Amino acid sequence: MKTRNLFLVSLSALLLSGLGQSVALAAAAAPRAIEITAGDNMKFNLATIEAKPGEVLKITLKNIGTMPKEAMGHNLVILKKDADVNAFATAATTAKATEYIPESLKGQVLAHTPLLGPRKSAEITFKVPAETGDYPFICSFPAHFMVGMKGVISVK
Ligand SMILES: [Cu+2]
Repeated sequence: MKTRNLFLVSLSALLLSGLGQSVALAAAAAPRAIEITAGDNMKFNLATIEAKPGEVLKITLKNIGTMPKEAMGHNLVILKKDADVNAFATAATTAKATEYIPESLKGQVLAHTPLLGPRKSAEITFKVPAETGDYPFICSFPAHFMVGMKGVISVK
């Protein structure tokens, strides 16, 4: 009888700790939602996103413009901290076939949305790198970066 009680106690302790663990996992995995808009004015509404190392972000890019995708498409490309942003943006201008993500510099991209036409939106889930610092993001549609369609994810 005594042994059976002990068994029940340890069984419920096991169940409780298991439950606690799954709750903690769910909390850690819930991404923080961030909405970024891009318009015909060739601007993102945000220039800085502050984030914690390793945090998971659910970034939604909304093209709130009305001009056609061929003339005024937008994307959001998050680059590595040490990426050469100017070189990437320059190479992107001739990468129309791959929606302005230059194949040769793909290794510098941490995450990107598809190229969006007017009134379209896309969502990406992005795990912020563990290393602190400023991670640049740009719109790689030709000339948009040059006129200021850029920002940083500031990880600290
Ligand atoms: Cu753009």
